[in-house]
Amino acid sequence: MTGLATSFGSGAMTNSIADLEQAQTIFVIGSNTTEQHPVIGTRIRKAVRKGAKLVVADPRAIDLANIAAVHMRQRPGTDLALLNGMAHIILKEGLEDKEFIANRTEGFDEWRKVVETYTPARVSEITGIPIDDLFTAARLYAGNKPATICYAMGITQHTVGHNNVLAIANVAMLTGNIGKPGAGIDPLRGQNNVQGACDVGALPNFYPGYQKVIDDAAREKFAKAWGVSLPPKPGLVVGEMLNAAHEGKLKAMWIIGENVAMSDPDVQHVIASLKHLDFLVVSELFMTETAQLADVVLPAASFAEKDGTFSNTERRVQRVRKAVNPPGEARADWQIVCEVARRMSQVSSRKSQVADDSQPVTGDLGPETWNYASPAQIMDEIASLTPSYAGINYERIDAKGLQWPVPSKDHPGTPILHAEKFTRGKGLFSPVEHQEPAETPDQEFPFTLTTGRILQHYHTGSMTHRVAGLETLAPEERVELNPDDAAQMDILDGDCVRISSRRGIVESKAWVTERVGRGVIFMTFHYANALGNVLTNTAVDPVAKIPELKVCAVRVERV
Ligand SMILES: Nc1nc2c(c(=O)[nH]1)N[C@H]1C(S)=C(S)[C@@H](COP(=O)(O)OP(=O)(O)OC[C@H]3O[C@@H](n4cnc5c(=O)[nH]c(N)nc54)[C@H](O)[C@@H]3O)O[C@H]1N2
Ligand SMILES: Nc1nc2c(c(=O)[nH]1)N[C@H]1C(S)=C(S)[C@@H](COP(=O)(O)OP(=O)(O)OC[C@H]3O[C@@H](n4cnc5c(=O)[nH]c(N)nc54)[C@H](O)[C@@H]3O)O[C@H]1N2
Ligand SMILES: [Mo]
Repeated sequence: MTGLATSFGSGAMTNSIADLEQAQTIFVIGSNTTEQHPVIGTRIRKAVRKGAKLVVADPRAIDLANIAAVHMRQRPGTDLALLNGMAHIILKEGLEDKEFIANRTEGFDEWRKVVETYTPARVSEITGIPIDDLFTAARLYAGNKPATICYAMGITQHTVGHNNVLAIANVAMLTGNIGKPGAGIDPLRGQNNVQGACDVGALPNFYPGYQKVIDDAAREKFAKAWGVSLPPKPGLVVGEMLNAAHEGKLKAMWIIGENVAMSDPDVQHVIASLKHLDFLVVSELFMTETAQLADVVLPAASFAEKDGTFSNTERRVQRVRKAVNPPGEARADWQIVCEVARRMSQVSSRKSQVADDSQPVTGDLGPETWNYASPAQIMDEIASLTPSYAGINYERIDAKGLQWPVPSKDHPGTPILHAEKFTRGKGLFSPVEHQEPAETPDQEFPFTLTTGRILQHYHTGSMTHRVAGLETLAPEERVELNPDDAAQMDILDGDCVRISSRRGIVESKAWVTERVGRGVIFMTFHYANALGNVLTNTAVDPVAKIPELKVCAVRVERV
């Protein structure tokens, strides 16, 4: 999920949350903001109350669609055509920002040739969106400026997710809606600290600060700092690890705070893969579906039971403070990692006296290396090796967080990215073409399943199913099904339906609702007994390697 990796450096909001209120137009595409990012959703509502125009593109009539100037209900997986089509109209109407294109970008002419083929008629045919709505959206985004784009998983969880993100960058550059207050591209990050985890290199292809594993200079810098030799090739992503486990090529796995036995696509394959491992360790707060498959479970402390930092979706690195003691033997994750590493380095230094094992990571990482006194000391190490975090320490972020890049100890932080130039210098227009999802409806599986979340639950529910109030509000799965489709199959609201895909079968209650269009159904992955991920497809985007969780083909039957 490296988002805007190509032109813009890394996947992060270019602007700040509060900045949304300065936008004249807000374009929300593939984000159910009021349910999944309620704080930002509230900002959007406030901006609209103050007169901003809202454009929503979502296959479902999400809450924000009710206050939108236009809601485009596209067929799932057709965002690229939609965005190219908007660009086409913007050019036809002369609404592009010629000065920005000339001074700040390159590759415009070649790209233009591609979008010229995305006529309103063709785009309407591909997406199912009425031509008039395409015009309204394009005119607002390009004409009523500054305009911001917010996007989330509706854009990225596709086999064309990476190209979708490029298409967003293209329309932002075309209209000069970048690098200024109230403009920008805002990928709304998901988990609490997913931004921070990516920033510090919890990705197989990056060291901290998006320094590339394949870059010799970066690798040598870290090798020197840590006193080890480091592998020159990127590691595997989750899906690749699970496949390797299934094939017996990966023998052991340590999962820290993920419940993949429910959250990954085609979970029956996931569970089979985990069972193939010789050894599985899980660090968890609770005995999740994944932890139950583990040989060893290491009890971890939750956010309220430890000190540290979270980097939020607007790149703000902020402190979190221990409020209560962890229960029992639970410890902070950094302590667990250091304890295990200390023991592993004792074993491997003893081993290296006996035989010369060519391990992927070798060196004198002795037990003393893992003796951090506190998370503050770890942050100092991060700052010493990560240019965008160089100016951050616990003292500076004590009262209020700082937004990276913070290149030096006297730098105030960076609320808006790309104000003068892009990470790569000039912004590059990338020609990208519509491509159908990996699996499209056919006679056997005539519906499109798209998946996501609801307000009341968090992912696999290992935390939220423990909250009685939330369970009262949202006790069970309810598959969203269009009234016309329901009528055709004699399905009434609340009936039990059977949904099958090429991967598996689940049964669930139906919610007959206009929220979804004809031929589309929506499920979550919050409930173990009616789990969307039994059905989902493992096909991935070739660049970002994110699975196509937003589109697969299914059959729906009354039980
Ligand atoms: N309450 C709650 N909040 C959460 C989470 C949670 O589990 N519960 N999870 C957090 C995490 S980790 C994340 S990543 C975010 C996710 O936040 P979002 O991405 O906003 O949530 P989703 O429900 O996955 O999907 C968003 C929207 O994409 C739409 N969509 C489906 N298919 C398509 C398509 O082809 N194109 C477009 N444009 N849209 C499509 C869906 O209809 C849905 O409204 O939420 C975070 N916040
Ligand atoms: N069908 C479908 N599947 C999806 C998605 C979708 O839209 N559709 N979205 C995908 C996305 S964007 C995401 S982010 C994933 C989420 O997938 P997961 O991350 O696997 O889901 P969670 O239920 O959030 O699991 C996190 C676990 O971490 C534990 N935990 C919480 N805090 C801590 C801590 O401090 N330390 C440790 N060690 N553990 C902790 C919790 O108890 C919980 O069990 O799901 C993905 N799967
Ligand atoms: Mo996420």
